[in-house]
Amino acid sequence: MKMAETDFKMDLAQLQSNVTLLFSLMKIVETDFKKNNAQLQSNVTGLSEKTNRSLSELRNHISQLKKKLLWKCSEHWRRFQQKCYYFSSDSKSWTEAQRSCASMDANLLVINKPEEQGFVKKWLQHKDYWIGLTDSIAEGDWRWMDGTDYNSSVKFWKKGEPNDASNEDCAEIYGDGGWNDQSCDASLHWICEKPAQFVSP
Ligand code: MMA
Ligand code: CA
Repeated sequence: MKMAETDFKMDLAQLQSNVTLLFSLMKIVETDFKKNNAQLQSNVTGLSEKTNRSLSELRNHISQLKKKLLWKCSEHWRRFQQKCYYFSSDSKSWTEAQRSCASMDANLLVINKPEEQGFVKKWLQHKDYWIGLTDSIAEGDWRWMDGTDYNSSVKFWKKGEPNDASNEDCAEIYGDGGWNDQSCDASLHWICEKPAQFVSP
């Protein structure tokens, strides 16, 4: 064998053994990485479960504390739980009524639960009031003023309503508590709603 050829063969053998070594090192690193990754993943899952638990405990705690606070409303407003309600004595169109509520940092009434409907009903005194519910964007697509989902929330329409009798895109609550769709231009009383203020006990 010539000298150059011998050298070449030795270099090749060296190279092959280095490549083999490199591959086994890569295998070790890969295995290690996979193991660490799995561990990390399970740590993250554990942590997020813990965080969710503490969050829900915290929310509970806050709602308990909130109940202990004293809630109050301005003069001429009535309080129910943590909200204040204004029953107007004059009458306006739906849009003017909403404007009037806005000028008092409030919105037209949004009814979220049966207890709230019950509270409101007690104070109607046989008058009809606008509430914050309209389908003026698209006929039949009722929307609450504050974005509350209409389809999944309670409804108290009077039997046969809403009937869009003559282009009726705004909702009123009758003196007996039943709801009716009415022409937005009609002149009615209205009910505004806003959060109550708290005073620490
Ligand atoms: C009727 C009835 C309602 C309609 C009003 C309009 C008194 O009730 O048809 O659906 O909205 O009239 O004033
Ligand atoms: Ca109607």
